Amino acid sequence: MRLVLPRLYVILDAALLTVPEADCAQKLADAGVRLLQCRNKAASSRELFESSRRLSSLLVPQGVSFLVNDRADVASVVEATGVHVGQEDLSATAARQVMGTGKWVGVSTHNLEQFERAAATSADYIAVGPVFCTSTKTSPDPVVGIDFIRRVRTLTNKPVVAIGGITVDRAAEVIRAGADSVAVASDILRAPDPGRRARQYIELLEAANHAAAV
Ligand code: TZP
Ligand code: MG
Repeated sequence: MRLVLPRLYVILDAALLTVPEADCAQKLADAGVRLLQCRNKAASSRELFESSRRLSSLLVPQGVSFLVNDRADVASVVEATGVHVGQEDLSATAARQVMGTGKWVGVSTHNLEQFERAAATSADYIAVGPVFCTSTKTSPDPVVGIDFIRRVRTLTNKPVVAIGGITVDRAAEVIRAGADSVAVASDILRAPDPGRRARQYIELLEAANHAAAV
């Protein structure tokens, strides 16, 4: 069955955090965020396992979907909602084998060929980016731009997640271009009050929804 993703997808990137991750995750959950991914490129396997386990047991019972970046093994063992894999991680098919059918598998894509390949798998959603310039990812792929969202929207019924450089000023435009959801890291985590910024997104994306549905 097709997933319905929340409009806002927050990436809890350990490199951007200034407070303990569980505190930040709880503030975001209190603000109404219903989809969080933990991303930690510097962690050892054990550290990633420990932090993912903590976040999973904090978030999932509150009804917040929790995804682990890169590692299907960790996502599976901590009983996360799912895993998010990139082009250098396990393939969507292999990640599905690890996760089983009841869990979510999301895939990052950066060009048309990757997108079409992901669309033909059992992935539950496809992320596309970077839509704008970002400094969160080291060596990001070339910017795809908003027109790319319009283009890929016509190619699949799977949910499309836009990622990379999204700010509160640009989020509604990205949804109107056809994305189901915006994935945001720095604009929320580096805001003076991340919970407040997350609420801004949630409110404005509800309005963007309505505008698109009219
Ligand atoms: N892939 C492309 S951009 C990005 C990832 C994981 C991070 C998005 O972070 P930001 O800070 O919202 O640009
Ligand atoms: Mg990855």
